[in-house]
Amino acid sequence: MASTSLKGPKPEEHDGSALRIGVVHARWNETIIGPLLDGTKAQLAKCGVKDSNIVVQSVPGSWELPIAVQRMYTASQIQQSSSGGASSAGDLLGSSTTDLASLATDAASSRPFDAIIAIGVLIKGETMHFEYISDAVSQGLMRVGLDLGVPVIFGVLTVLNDEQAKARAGLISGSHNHGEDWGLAAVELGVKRAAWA
Ligand code: DLZ
Repeated sequence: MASTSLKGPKPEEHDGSALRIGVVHARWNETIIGPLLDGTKAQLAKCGVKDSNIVVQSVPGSWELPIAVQRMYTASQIQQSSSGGASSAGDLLGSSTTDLASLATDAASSRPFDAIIAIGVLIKGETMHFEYISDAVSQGLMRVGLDLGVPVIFGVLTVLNDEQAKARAGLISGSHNHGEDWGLAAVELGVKRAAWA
């Protein structure tokens, strides 16, 4: 179970063993991204999500997260309708991080994603990049989730400096890894979305 804090939601326990979860992360600020991704995957595993049902992709920066989420979800729908064919998000995005063999062999893996987690770290610099990217990515991820009807978990840190980023990735003594919260949120939304259908 993820640790609680004054700010976070009261955690709910859900069984993620039947879920298929997509994760896409930016590669900018990789020393922060790595621990966040680890925290996310650890929490998914704690909730029972099978390793073969977790598909991880990467993109260069946070700006690319919305299109990646959109293509990953659409590809997972195509994959289902072609009943386990070779088409996959990995093919579309050209990443080597997807385990294509497990996608083809695990029956549960031929379903569209139940939730997708988008992970990025935006650190304010001297120019206006931070403001433009933060705003566009937030709006883009919300839009893609609503347009496709799939829960998109907002795993994007928008911080003012490196210390703030480290403190949210569990890299400072006593700090909390927000990736754990994102894993938990994906499982809760994946389960509830099925109930809302
Ligand atoms: C260009 C840029 C800058 C300045 N800062 C960040 C950042 O802090 N975090 C991040 O994820 N990406 C950054 N990028 C890269 C953009 O998101 C994007 O990848 C490029 O502009 C190419 O479209």
